[in-house]
Amino acid sequence: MSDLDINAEVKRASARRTRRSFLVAGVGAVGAFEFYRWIANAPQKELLAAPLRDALEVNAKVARTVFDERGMAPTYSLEHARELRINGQYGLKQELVPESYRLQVVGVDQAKRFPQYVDDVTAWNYKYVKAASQYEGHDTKEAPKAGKTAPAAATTDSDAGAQTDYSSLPPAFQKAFAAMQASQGTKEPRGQEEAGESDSTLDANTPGLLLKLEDVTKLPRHEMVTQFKCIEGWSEIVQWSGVRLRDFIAAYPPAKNAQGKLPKYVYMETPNGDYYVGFHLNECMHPQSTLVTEMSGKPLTQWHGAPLRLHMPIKYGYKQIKRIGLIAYTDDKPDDYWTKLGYDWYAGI
Ligand SMILES: Nc1nc2c(c(=O)[nH]1)N[C@H]1C(S)=C(S)[C@@H](COP(=O)(O)O)O[C@H]1N2
Ligand SMILES: [Mo]
Repeated sequence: MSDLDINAEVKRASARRTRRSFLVAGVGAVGAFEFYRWIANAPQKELLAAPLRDALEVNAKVARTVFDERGMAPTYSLEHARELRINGQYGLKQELVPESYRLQVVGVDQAKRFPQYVDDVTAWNYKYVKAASQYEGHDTKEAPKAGKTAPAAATTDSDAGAQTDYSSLPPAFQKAFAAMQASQGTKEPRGQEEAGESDSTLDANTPGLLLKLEDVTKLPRHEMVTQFKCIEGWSEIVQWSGVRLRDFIAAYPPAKNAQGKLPKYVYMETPNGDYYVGFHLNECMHPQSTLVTEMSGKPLTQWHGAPLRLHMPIKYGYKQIKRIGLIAYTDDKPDDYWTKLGYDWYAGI
């Protein structure tokens, strides 16, 4: 499928949603007290009262009506760009061994035609430089300085894969433990941060592509200077380099679903699924949505999400996932780390 085909298809889908949005926005006018009571007594939906969550969803529809494909975030001249602080370390606490990096891509049209096709992307084993975590928690406060990496220790597959010595046990136990270990494999456990495991976790035996970083960086280079906004109330103007997400989607296009339509959503997660985000496909087709390999003209550091992070100036920072390990096209609304903790799924600016 060519870039143009995808654009036309996404635009058609957006137009359908746009007409529906006006209908949704047209429903209104409930007395203030009734409204309050209704919210106070309403069941919870993803940790928010359902009507509030629904209101966020209506806002999202209206925002899409206004901004879809047209709204561009402002760009700045390079002299205004600053170093981005480090904020948020979920899924980054262990340093990834660069050679073990692969980008899993799932839901690609005729995936078998690509040399990077594998029968099960979930079987890929990321390797880590074993090191003590440098700081805990999410916020900037105790973050190490940009560029500082954890002290290197031995490179191992994972703790889970380390062979425990059971030789002092009776043979029957040794056998049982060996079998248990073999069945667990050498994979890191998933969903180790506060929000827990993603509901969008792939099933074992999910076919797809295992791309190397070069398969991404060979696409046309894209640079821009835009503002990064965190919902905590700070922002920074930053120079980004990488490739447009829409060029990536054109190169590795989504398969159409049974109804002959493009999938609605795109899901991304860090290796081993500790941090995860979801988008509408059309947000990923926005010309400023960027797969970033360099910030401030330098390769990404671990804490900024090496080797590949997302910058989407139309979204708050918490959607801009660092260290992307999976990009999956899907018709199911993807799970999202901060939505699990009560934040808005849409997170538009
Ligand atoms: N993997 C991962 N990506 C993440 C986060 C995180 O904790 N882990 N935090 C998000 C939030 S809330 C912000 S504000 C930005 C911070 O990016 P920075 O550390 O490069 O400033 O990353 C976003 N992406
Ligand atoms: Mo953030």
